[in-house]
Amino acid sequence: MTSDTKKRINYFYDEKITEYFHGSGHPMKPMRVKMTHSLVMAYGLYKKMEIFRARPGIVDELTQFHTDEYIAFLGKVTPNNADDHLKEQVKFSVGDDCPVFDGLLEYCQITAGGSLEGAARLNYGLCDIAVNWAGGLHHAKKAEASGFCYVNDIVIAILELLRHHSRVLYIDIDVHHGDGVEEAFYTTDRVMTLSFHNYGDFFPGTGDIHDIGYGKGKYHAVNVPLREGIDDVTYKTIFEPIVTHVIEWYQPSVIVLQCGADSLSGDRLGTFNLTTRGHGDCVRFVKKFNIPMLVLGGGGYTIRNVSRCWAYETAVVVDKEVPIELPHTEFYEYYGPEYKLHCPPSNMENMNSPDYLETIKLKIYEHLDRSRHTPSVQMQERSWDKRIVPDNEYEESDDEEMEGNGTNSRKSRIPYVRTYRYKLLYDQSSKDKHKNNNNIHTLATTTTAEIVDQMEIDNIPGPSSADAVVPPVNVAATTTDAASESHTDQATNSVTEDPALAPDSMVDGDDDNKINTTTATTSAATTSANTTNNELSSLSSSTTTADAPTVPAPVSIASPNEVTIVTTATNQESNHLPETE
Ligand code: V1D
Ligand code: CA
Repeated sequence: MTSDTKKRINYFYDEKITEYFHGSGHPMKPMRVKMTHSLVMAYGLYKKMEIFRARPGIVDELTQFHTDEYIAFLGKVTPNNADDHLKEQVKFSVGDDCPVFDGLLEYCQITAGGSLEGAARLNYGLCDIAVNWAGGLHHAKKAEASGFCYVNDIVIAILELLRHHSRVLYIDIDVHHGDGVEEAFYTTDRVMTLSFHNYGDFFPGTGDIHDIGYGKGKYHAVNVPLREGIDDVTYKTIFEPIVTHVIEWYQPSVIVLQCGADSLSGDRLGTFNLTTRGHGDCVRFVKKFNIPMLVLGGGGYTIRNVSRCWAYETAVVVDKEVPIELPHTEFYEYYGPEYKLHCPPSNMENMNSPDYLETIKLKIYEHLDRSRHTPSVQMQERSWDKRIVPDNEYEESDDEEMEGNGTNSRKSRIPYVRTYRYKLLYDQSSKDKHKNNNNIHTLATTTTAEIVDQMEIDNIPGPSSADAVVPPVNVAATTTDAASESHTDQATNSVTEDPALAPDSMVDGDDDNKINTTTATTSAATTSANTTNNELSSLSSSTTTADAPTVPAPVSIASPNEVTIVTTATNQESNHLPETE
C-alpha cells in the first residue's frame, strides 16, 4: 500500500431524488441522501471537492445492462395503471419490495446518472474519487427488480469503467450480498466482486463462500459470509486482510466501493453492529491504496445514522477532520438527543467467533492462491486512457464565489461531461464522408447486452485491447443541432492526448471555495432509439456508415449553457420528510 496523497474528489448530488417515495412503511427513504448532503454542506466539505448534479441516465445508458423491455416497463407503469400491468409486474418482480411509485424511471435515471458520471470522470482522469450516495443499488438484475433496487447503477457504471480500465474491483460493505453485481460479472475476469454480508436466512440468500465465479470468472467472485452482530474490531480483522489480499492478487486499476449503511448498528433491517467509525474505516482503508475509486451508497434504513455515516465518509474521502458535534441543518432534530456525528455500538452478541473468521479468511486465500491472476486484458495502459479532453471542453467556470451563507446561486459555463459516451467516431479511412453530423459512427458501447448474458464481456474494449479499441474522438460531435451550437469548434477539433491541455481549472485544489455545480446542458446524450444492442455489438471503428442510427432529440435538463443551481439543503422544500425513527 502506498501512502495517502491528496485526491481530487467529485461528488454527485441531485436534490430531485427526494421527490420520489416508495410508499408509507417502506424502509427505503431517498431523503437520507438529502440529509447526508445537508451535513456535507454544513460541515464545509464542499470546499474540498467539486459538486455536480449529473445528467440523469438515459434509456440507452440503462439498457447497457437492462433489457429494453424492462426499462420500458419501468417507464410506463404508474400507481394509476399498475392494475393493467399485473402480468408484467410479476415478470419483472415489481411489487412488495420494489413497489410502483410515481416517477419510478426518473428516480432510477437520477440514481444511475451520478454513478455513470462518476465513472466517466474517473475514466477521463478528471478526478481520483467520485462519490454518489444515491447509487449503490446492487440487487437489480437485467430484467428484474429486487431488494428495493430497480436499475443497477453499479453494473452500468462498471461497464463504463471497463472502457478505460483493464480490471475493476468491486467491494460491497452493505449488510446484504451484492448479488446483482456479482451475477452480472460472474463469468469474467475483467471485474472482481468482493462482498461482505450477513449470510444465513437473510435476504437475498446468496453469497456462499463457495460461490467464486465461473469459467473465465472463476476466482473472480469473493464472498465473505458473516454472522450477526459483527463489530468494528472484528470486521477490521477480516476486511483489511482480505481486501489487501484481493488487491495484491488482482491489481485493479479502479475500485468501486458500495457503502451500504445497513451494516451499521441499529439499522432497521441490518444485523451487524458496526459504528460509523468502523464503517468509515473501511473507506479510509480502501482509499489508502491510491487507486481511483467510485464510492457509492446502497442500503441503510435508520436514516439518521445513514446520513451520519455517509457524511463522515465524505469527510474521510476529502481527508478532512470534522467536529463530532453535528452542525445545524434542517434535519437537526433527527440527531437528538446526542446530536453527535458518531453512533455507538449496541450490546448485541457477536456471532462471528475468531475461529469462524479465520476459517473463512483462509478459505478465501486458498481460492485465490489456487490460481495466479492471469489477466485476459493486458496490464499496460494506453496513453489516451490517461486523459482525453477536447480543447475547451472543460473551461474554467466564471462562477462567482460562493456566498457566505452557504446557499449558492451561480452561473456555470462548465459543459456537461458525459458527452463522450455518444461521441461519434469518424471512419478513419473515409473521414470526409462523415463530416455531416447525421452520418455518424457510434462507438459501439452495447456489447454489454451480451456481457450480462455472461458470455461476451471480453469484447468490451479494454485499454489494451488495442486492435479492437478506437480512441475517443470528437466528443462534441454527438450533440444535437441545438446542443452542438456551443460546441461547434470542438466538434471539428481533433482529440488532444496531451495531458497538458487538460483543464487544470477543474482540478485546482487552491480555490477552496469553488463549487462547480453543473447540469446536463449542452451535451444532451444522443444515441439511436431504434438501434438494438445486438446491432451495436461490434467494437470496430468501421462498424457503421450509411446505416448509422438517426439522432433523437436530446435529453435536456436545462437549457444550453445555463446554470444549474445546486443549493445547500436549506432552501428546498421536501415532499417526503423522513419519519423519525
Ligand atoms: F420491511 C419491509 C417493509 C416494506 C417492504 C419491504 C420490507 C422489507 C424488509 N426486508 N423487505 C425486505 C427484504 N425482502 C425480503 C423478501 C420479501 N420476500 C418474501 C423475501 O426479505 C429486502 C431487503 C432489501 C435490502 C436492500 C439493500 O439494503 O441491500 C440495498 N442495497 O442497496 C439498495 C438497497
Ligand atoms: Ca455486502
